[in-house]
Amino acid sequence: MPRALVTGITGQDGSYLAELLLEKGYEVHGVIRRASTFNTERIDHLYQGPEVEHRRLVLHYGDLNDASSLNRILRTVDPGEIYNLGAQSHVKVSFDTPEYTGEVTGLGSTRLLEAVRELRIRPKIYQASSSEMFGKVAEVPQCETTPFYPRSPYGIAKVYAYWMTVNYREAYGLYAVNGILFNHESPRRGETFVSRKITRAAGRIVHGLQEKLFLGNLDAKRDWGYAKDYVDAMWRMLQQPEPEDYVIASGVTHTVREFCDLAFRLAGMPLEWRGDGFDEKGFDARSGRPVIEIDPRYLRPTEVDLLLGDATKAREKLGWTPATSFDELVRLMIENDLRLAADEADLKHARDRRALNVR
Ligand code: NDP
Ligand code: GDR
Repeated sequence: MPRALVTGITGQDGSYLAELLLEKGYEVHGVIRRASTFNTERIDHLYQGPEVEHRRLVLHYGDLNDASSLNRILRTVDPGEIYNLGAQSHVKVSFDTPEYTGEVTGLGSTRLLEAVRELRIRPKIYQASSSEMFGKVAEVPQCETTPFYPRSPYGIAKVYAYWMTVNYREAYGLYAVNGILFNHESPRRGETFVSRKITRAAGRIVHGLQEKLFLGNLDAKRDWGYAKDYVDAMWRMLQQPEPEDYVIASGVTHTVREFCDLAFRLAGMPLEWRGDGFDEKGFDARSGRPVIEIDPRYLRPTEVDLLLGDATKAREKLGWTPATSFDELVRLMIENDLRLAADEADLKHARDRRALNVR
């Protein structure tokens, strides 16, 4: 039975990848961090307790900042494939925690590569590289040969990890690849990334649970795809005869403002935009009420203005194309968040009614 180790298994991509690998008959091992609250919500539906015979999902406590834990896990699991998805992955937060982000997102991958080398095991290794490495883009669209110009501590940490992966491939002959993935989202996306922040707020505003949504740069353009499609590309990269790096993208770009337009329209609240600069606002076109405003606190010291990927190599060599369009992605996310908001509203009304009865 093929055996894979996934760091970052509790994250958005880790959860979809674990599902995919289990479907393909793998035994999946995941690295999880100890936290004071439960952090396994995204994989709870896959969990199998230690009492389950022949279980195919096994979780290990460890941390990318703790080389000894990585060594121990690698020695006991001896995986055929490693997917290094663990990271401090929030670009804005990386400006507040640049050193920590460098430790986890950059050096974390070195700790993993070095553990593999020291243990003399030969797994295939996937490194979760990012379109943020292109930063202030040298060309449009961006492909595997586009030079890097990162614009955040996160992007810089990812460039370091990218080159360490290339170096271990060239220096020690490891099968190690970089998937340079453009933004990919889903109903499981963390709530502080802009896509989910928008769909979650749209649901809550429509259900009267929230007044307004505050955002930063509405003009930023991103190439957004669906996470479930993108984890399939990760797996394909490790099934090739030769280790190579690939760009994975949808090939379509939209502004944050356009994302808002579509999300709110699908939620039944079409928007109208008025005003300029920091005074620009998104209004509920029917009631005339402002529902989106700019808060400069969400701006970044240096921004990545435009990302648009060219995934021709992945199409030709991996046979990979994105199955889900931008419109379908936003619809999936908004349907999920409308459902969550409706449940939250029901709960709130029930609580309010109980409170009235008590009085
Ligand atoms: P998430 O932020 O959803 O998940 C990050 C994962 O990393 C979580 O499981 C988190 O654990 C784990 N993690 C954080 N710090 C550590 C640590 N010190 N040791 C071990 N694990 C840690 O990210 P995504 O799923 O969206 O992304 C997966 C990877 O792909 C990341 O490396 C990201 O940088 C990269 N990437 C993502 C893109 C995207 O658009 N989603 C695009 C390109 C690259 P916990 O749950 O405990 O916090
Ligand atoms: P990004 O994703 O930085 O591209 O990194 P994010 O969703 O955080 O931002 C996308 C764009 O939206 C603008 N923006 C806002 N962003 C957030 N988070 N919150 C806001 O209120 C807001 N308003 C506007 C941002 O300025 C930016 O231009 C993601 C992460 O998953 C990385 O780990 C990954 O490597 C890259 O995608 C590819």
